[in-house]
Amino acid sequence: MKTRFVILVTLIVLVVSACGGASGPDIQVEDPWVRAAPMLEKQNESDEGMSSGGEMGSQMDGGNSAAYMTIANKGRQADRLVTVKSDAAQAVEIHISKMVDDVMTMHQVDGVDVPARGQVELKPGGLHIMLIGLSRDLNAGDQVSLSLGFEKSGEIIVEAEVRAP
Ligand SMILES: [Cu+2]
Repeated sequence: MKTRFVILVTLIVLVVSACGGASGPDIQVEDPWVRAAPMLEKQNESDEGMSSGGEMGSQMDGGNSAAYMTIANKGRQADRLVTVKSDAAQAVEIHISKMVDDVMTMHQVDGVDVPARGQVELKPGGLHIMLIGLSRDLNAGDQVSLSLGFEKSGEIIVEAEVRAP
């Protein structure tokens, strides 16, 4: 009887210690990658880009790409991705794609909630990090550094591999 009690207590201690540790969020970014894309040349080298709107609408010179990854949170507290920076593009935004009347559209979102002990997948056709106005060619095999800013975990820098899907 006493042995059984000791085993039970030991089990409880093991379970508690396995769940213990830091009480905040514990963010881990898995499999970050960026879609290969060329930096589009400006039509006229003397043109500094002011008249480049036209068919590209509000997009900037340089072409666009997108980054994808799985953001896992092994911690007990939720966190939220709120900013993304990269030197590979002039502007970086968090977007979500949606089908509206059979047309794929996308719009910017303020942030991405990462639940405690959960994960969020950024993937083609859903949430993604939009790289607007590439500052260089993104060729398969290249590395792109992304700085992810979280509300609680602060800045996390990941190296994303460029892939041609
Ligand atoms: Cu987008």
